[in-house]
Amino acid sequence: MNNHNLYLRLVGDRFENAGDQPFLITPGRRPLLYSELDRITGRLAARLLELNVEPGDRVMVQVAKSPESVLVYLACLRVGAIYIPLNTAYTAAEVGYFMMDAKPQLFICQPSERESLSILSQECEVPHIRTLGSEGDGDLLDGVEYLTTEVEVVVRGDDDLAAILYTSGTTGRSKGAMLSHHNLASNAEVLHSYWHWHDRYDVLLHALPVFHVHGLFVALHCALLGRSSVHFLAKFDPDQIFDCLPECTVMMGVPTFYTRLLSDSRLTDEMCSNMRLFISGSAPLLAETHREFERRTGFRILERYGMTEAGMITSNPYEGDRLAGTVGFALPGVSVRIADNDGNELPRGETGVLELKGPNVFKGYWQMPEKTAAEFRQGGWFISGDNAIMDETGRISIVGRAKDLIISGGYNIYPKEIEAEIDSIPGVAESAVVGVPHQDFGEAVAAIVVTDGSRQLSEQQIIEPLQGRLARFKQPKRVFFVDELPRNTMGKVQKAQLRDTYKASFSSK
Ligand code: MCA
Ligand code: AMP
Repeated sequence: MNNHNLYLRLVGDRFENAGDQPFLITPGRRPLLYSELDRITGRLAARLLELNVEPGDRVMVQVAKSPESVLVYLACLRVGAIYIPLNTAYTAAEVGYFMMDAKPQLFICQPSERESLSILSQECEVPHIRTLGSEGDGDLLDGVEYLTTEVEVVVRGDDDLAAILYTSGTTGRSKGAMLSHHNLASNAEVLHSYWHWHDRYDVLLHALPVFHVHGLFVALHCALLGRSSVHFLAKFDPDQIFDCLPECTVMMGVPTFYTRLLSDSRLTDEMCSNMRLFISGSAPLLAETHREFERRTGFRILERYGMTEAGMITSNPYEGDRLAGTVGFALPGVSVRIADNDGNELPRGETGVLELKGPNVFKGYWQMPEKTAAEFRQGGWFISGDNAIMDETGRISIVGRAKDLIISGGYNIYPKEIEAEIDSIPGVAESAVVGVPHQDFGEAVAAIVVTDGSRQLSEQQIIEPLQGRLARFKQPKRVFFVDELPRNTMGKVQKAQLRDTYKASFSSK
């Protein structure tokens, strides 16, 4: 059987002669070299084996962005383990759910969280917990330099899982999207060629988190396939971005990156003179941002569209028109259609739900066969939940969402999860959570609350109890109190009306 382990495609023996070419360049630290990758992931793989991580076992990771965190991901691929990265903003309560659901063999957390998460991992019967800090500190790496580098790359078939990424669900319960080695490899290959990655020439500016598809797979897989050096920044920090930009050729970001860059006078065409490509995705890029960016820098941002369950789905062309307000064409090998609510394909130009098929589409939700089945049509079409239009040439525009989802600064937030927490606060009768326009984050969370009259509640008394329960980015940035929620004749809360009523809540921010 051929070995389809993604590790072989991304690393394997490809970099034996890479000399001193840097892979990850992190401010204040020695760069991680391409020529070191196979050796160090070998040692880390040996550490995973010591902890009895076997092929198919889950390794759950909630750590700061660092070169070592990327090495752990590659080591997991190498031993055939399933990598599960978690947002560092998640609270212990949220992490507990993921642990119970995925039953990892190993949980890796930040050194500062060890104490609180050890108790949780015992309750969830996780056999091993280790720590990894942002500087490569922590006990995961203790003595790792003495371990063998010669750990074999476990044979994986196309359908074997490489990763599970949790994505919130409309019902409020997060679902683990199962991504196979082939899902990830096929998408990486397509993007590497579609975006004209220049082997050994490109330098990527990487300021995204590495617990989501965008920063972990899209950005890092393209860089590895293209043997590109990467300026690997812990977060979006404008000073660091402008320090690195003159040396870079490609940047990937969420729309907030672009609006923040535009608000900075250091953004000039001269600053971008080495660049060849700016890519945006994860949330809608305003046409106004697209135009303003071109006016300031001469670059037309390339917008693409994707989702956790399928990686990248469409992209504006590299050569040819990159049109503001559109997400371009289905990527090679990916089929996209626009359908009505019953799955009947609609004529070009009509608005419907985007459905897709292809080697990039995931294997289903972890231990949720019914939820998985509900998201697929006969014939294997996956229902994205995004409303879209396709024109005569096949160009797609995302025009809204059929799913009740808020995207804030590129993070997805499902209102149901927040409503459930707010409704459990004493004195609350019911609540509705909506996304309203926000200059920096695109959308921000607003909660509209009806009290039961038993006590007076303030905005702070709604937000305060959510602190330990929900990650900060999910918490409402504004709370409004009303006597009753607007409902239609079926009794359903009119969220569109609420979005309209509160649309100017952040207009001065
Ligand atoms: C931080 N905060 C947020 C967000 N980020 N609130 C709402 N939405 C957010 N995204 C909170 C902080 O907790 C803080 O709260 C306050 O807002 C201000 O934080 P700030 O320092 O300004 O934030 P930041 O650290 O600069 O982060 C903003 C960011 C970051 C750079 C936009 O959120 C980010 O890197 N987003 C990218 C997410 C991403 O990679 N998405 C891809 C998903 P307080 O002050 O009250 O404590 S993959 C995907 O969607 C698909 C597959 C695709 O197509 O790519
Ligand atoms: P997630 O599954 O959390 O990665 O989020 C995927 C969702 O982000 C998609 O279903 C879309 O709603 C949204 N999305 C991603 N890229 C774009 C884009 N370029 N324009 C509009 N929405 C986008």
